Amino acid sequence: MAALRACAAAASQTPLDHLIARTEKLMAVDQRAEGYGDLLASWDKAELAKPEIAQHLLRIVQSPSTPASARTVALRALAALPAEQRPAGTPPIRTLEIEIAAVPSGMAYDKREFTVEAGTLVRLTLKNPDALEHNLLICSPGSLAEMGTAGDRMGQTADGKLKEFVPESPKVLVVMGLVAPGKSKSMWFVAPEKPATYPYVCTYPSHWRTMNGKMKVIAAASPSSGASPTTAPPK
Ligand SMILES: [Cu+2]
Repeated sequence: MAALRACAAAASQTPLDHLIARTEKLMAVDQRAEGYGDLLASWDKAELAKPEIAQHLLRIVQSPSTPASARTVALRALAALPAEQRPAGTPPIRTLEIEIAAVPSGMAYDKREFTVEAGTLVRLTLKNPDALEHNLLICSPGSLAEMGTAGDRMGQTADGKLKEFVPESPKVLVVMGLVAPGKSKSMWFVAPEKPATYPYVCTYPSHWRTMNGKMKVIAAASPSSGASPTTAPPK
């Protein structure tokens, strides 16, 4: 009977409901989230703004049990709505676009650090004008060397390249896989709530010692202080 009800519920789901349900099942670090995020953020705005849909997105964003990728996808969808169409109780959505490039023949990122307020929706682009492949992982505070050496070890394994030298560790918080020479990639993530310095690093074997930087997360200014919430939908 429960299965029948589940079937009926599934049958009545719209493609948008289905997509939103999928976002809730994403793993904490999941390369597919970017594709879901693009789909959801570009969805018909009138449909996204329906009270039940917008409320559901807000619940995903605010639930402590939501995986990071699903939170990012749902927050992107809310941010794509004009502020007046967001559900009551939606906190100000801050956004930041940041671009980092590999230094040609330099084994380094051109940005050695950037600062972001906790909870900001970030779009990060990695440009690679270098002749080598590079990735970019954002990791737990203090884990730079641990993640870097884990990447080095993956260079000795048959499937390290297949895994884009991304260590399987809960200390890996945000993943941009390998970017080929001459290419660039973008990704979205929500900055951690806990103020601290989070290292970002290329874990392609032997790159990490010089190819790293710091993401400084600072406490979000209180919305009541009049500090500048971003209300414009991101591009
Ligand atoms: Cu690299």
